[in-house]
Amino acid sequence: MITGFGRFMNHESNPTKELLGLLPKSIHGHPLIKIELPVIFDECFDVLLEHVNKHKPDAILMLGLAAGRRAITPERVAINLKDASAPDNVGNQPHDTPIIAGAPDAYFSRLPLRRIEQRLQDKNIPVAISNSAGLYVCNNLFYHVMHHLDQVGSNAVAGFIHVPYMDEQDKPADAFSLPLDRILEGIIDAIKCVIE
Ligand code: PCA
Repeated sequence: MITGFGRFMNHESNPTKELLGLLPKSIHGHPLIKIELPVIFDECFDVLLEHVNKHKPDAILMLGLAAGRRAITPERVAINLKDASAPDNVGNQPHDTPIIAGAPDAYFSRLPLRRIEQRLQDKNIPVAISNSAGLYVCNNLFYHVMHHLDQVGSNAVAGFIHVPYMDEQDKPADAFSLPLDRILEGIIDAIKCVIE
């Protein structure tokens, strides 16, 4: 199962929504279920959970835009905190608030981070493991998913990858970006690493 987001803040488009449309129906015989989630703190996980309960995926790869990043960045850790620098798509702007009160401080990604890093490096696709998924909707989704899998005792593979701006979108003149087809190639490689 692959998730992406649409527009948010001042970003008129989001490469992760485009990726959902471009990814194939299956990779190495494994069907991909692609889901666009709302950029809303209190809704993104509920929407995803319905699909997870219905399809019981072996792996969940969540994608989001990290404006200004200079590489495809698999995230190492989801933390139990939300602190938004701008409102989400329905105007919520939580500050210094746990995502789930009383739940663990953090969960580590279950993605094969080093394998993904190596695979992308081999193809000269900019890649770097990130130690923070931020404190906005992406980290919020990532945390909810990891906590859910932990609570239900699921051993599904799951994790989050942030991608940079795509060349094909409006962005600050000096901002780093990659061609969308290059980001797509990197994400397909990451999916292959998960399957392997
Ligand atoms: N990136 C934002 C939310 C949606 C997206 O694509 C984030 O990093 O939290």
